Amino acid sequence: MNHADIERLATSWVVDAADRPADPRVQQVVLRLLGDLCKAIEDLDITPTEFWHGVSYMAAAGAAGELGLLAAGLGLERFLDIRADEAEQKAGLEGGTPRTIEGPLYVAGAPESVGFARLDDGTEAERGEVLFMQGTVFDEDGRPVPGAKVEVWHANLLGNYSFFDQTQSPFNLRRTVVTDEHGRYQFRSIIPVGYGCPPDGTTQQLLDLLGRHGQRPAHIHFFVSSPGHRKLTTQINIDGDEYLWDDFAFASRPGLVPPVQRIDDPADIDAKRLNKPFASIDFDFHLYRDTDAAPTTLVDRPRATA
Ligand code: MBD
Ligand code: FE
Repeated sequence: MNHADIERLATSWVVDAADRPADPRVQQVVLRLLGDLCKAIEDLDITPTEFWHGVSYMAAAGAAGELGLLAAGLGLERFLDIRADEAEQKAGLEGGTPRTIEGPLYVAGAPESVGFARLDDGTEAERGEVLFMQGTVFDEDGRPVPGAKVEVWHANLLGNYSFFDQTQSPFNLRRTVVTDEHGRYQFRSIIPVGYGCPPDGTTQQLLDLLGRHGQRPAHIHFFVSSPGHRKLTTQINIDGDEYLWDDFAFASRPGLVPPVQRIDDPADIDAKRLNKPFASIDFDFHLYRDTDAAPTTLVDRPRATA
């Protein structure tokens, strides 16, 4: 079959088959995806067995709750970011903190505090490196934004996230810090370890067939939001990680790798009431003001709520 034949078939199945009002957007998208899939089956001579293996794979990935992970690993989530960047650039927005992917491991409902929060429950503070991270949320004009929400979440020393890892305490390494009257936030936590896809999971199964690892470099996630501003979804990476520029989710970006200062002055250690050197990261967030010139940055997607 040629592509025109296939398009006629897809049209007959999606458009002509409708005998009652249809959702035009769903019809449009299904027509396109169905036609493109059939073209791939034709062009690549995909066998029935290969086709049903694909169906089984998607069913297994869904049952395992790994479709979000798969979207990240295939680059699809990064692709949505590239498109959002392009739309903002076209709208003349520049100078904001770069976005990068949310990933599948956010959990809504984390405890909220003003100015400061400790993220870790203390169980790994001895074994890990204590981290203080702080900065200011700025608006497009360079003015501090008091009352901005800085939602932060990251992995533990095993690269695991609380909630998905039920051995961790509720909301471990997850908090919402509201910026103080100077637009500042600070948190204490531990330097996380990079995430790796479950080795026996469906995502890693496909990555193996593609000759790829499923590792992310150590990173910390953020949502930064404030009324009147575009919500920012981003991450920072911990400099020096072996996977820094080899992320299986393609989310590392210049501008999101702040220097990590190692603080070992006894006076500084004392002031934090610690008994060992610690790490410190300064990082400011720059938000764009709300605009209709670019698509919204509010994304409705499956998210856990604890
Ligand atoms: C993560 O921690 C993550 O950030 C992404 C994008 C995918 C899997 C695990
Ligand atoms: Fe992550």
